[in-house]
Amino acid sequence: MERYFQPEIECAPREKIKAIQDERLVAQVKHVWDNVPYYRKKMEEAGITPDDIRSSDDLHKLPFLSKADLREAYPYGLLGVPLKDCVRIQSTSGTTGKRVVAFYTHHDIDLWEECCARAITAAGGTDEDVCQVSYGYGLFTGGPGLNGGSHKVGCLTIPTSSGNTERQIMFIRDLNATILCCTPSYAAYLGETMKEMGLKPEDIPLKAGIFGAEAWSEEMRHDIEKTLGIKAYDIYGLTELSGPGVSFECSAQSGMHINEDHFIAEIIDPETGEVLPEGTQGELVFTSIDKQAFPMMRYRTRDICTLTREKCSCGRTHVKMTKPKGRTDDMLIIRGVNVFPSQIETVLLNKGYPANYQIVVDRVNNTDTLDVQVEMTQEMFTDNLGEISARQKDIVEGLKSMLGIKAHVSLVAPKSITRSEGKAVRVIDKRKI
Ligand code: DLL
Repeated sequence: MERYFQPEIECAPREKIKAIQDERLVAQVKHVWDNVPYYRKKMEEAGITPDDIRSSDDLHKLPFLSKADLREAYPYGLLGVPLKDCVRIQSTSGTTGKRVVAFYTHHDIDLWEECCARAITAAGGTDEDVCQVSYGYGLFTGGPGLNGGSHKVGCLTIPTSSGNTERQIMFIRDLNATILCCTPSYAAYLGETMKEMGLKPEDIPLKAGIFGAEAWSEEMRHDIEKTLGIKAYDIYGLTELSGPGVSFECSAQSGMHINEDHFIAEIIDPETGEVLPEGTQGELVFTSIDKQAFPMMRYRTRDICTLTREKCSCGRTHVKMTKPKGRTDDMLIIRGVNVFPSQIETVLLNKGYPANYQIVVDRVNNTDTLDVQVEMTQEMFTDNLGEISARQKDIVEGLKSMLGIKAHVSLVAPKSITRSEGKAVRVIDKRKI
């Protein structure tokens, strides 16, 4: 029984982890100074050189990188190696503006897949398991990341990608899938479909699920565990750093261990940028310490959580992060898909509607719902129901092609949406997460 557990690293004493981080950070800083002019300039502006970074204790001296930097440097501005040494790109799922495009060398892919292999192992996976990967494959990192991790562990991998729910259930049953990887909302949907098909948890061979890419509550975890008859483990990550597997849950199911031999985590005050002490909630910031193609120095994730070094019952010593509470920005994750309010605005304005709209997001039966209320102009205003329903259908189609997901659209009377004197509040997120 092959396992991908690396106790010499994952359970190393704190001093050993720090020694690894110190050495790798110094090398990574030199790497970006020599190879990433964009970041070198930032360092120069901050008045520091690689000589100022002698260990991870000096990390706070480095300037932050933000999503805005990534947009500005798009597409090649943050590359740390010649393009010909890159073998892959992945990208975030935003469909307008500048997406984040992350680059990988062979080494970077290996590192990423190793992180995912650790996550699968922590969820009890071995080479005896059959792992169904129902995250999307393609530019999104979910499918490719867990697929690679599953191979490393030696699981029989079923790359179903997402969608075609009844077929997913058929494969789980026919091919004896024991581990399911997908977004928590999709896991809930699979559970719901299973019920509709008259199947009980004992009718399927699954024993564990590795669910992430979006925020999900403990209540949702319990529901999924009950409906599918499994243990549900959280997994976190982001494209900028590699993808899934930056951190993952172990048998304790109480926070996610961050792979500290590859990433250094900090929590900062999102307003001031000040580094906060352990146990304080704030914005999560990551520094990659052994990436080649797309090194990230003090990257501001905008995810809000806390870190803890309390002893974990699983024996791993890597720092744990709590489930991210939400993001500091306005991006919504709906049914596993990233949605920016500006994308919705683009569709509406292109169709001649005014910028008076409201987005209501909720979670009904563990599935996200997206309700877009659109104000008609006086000229459009009518009580002809046929005309209204044709207009609504037209917007639904426009949103579907922009976002890739279905929204519910209601047309409301002119002037019925509250005007704002400051920043407009476009989004009402009713999900209790
Ligand atoms: O969502 C990578 C991933 C794929 C993680 C599959 C886990 C499983 P992005 O599309 O770049 O990458 O989105 C990253 O998603 O900054 C968080 O806001 C959110 N996120 C990811 N995992 C979790 C989680 C992938 N477990 C952004 N809980 C991150 C809450 C999560 N939010």
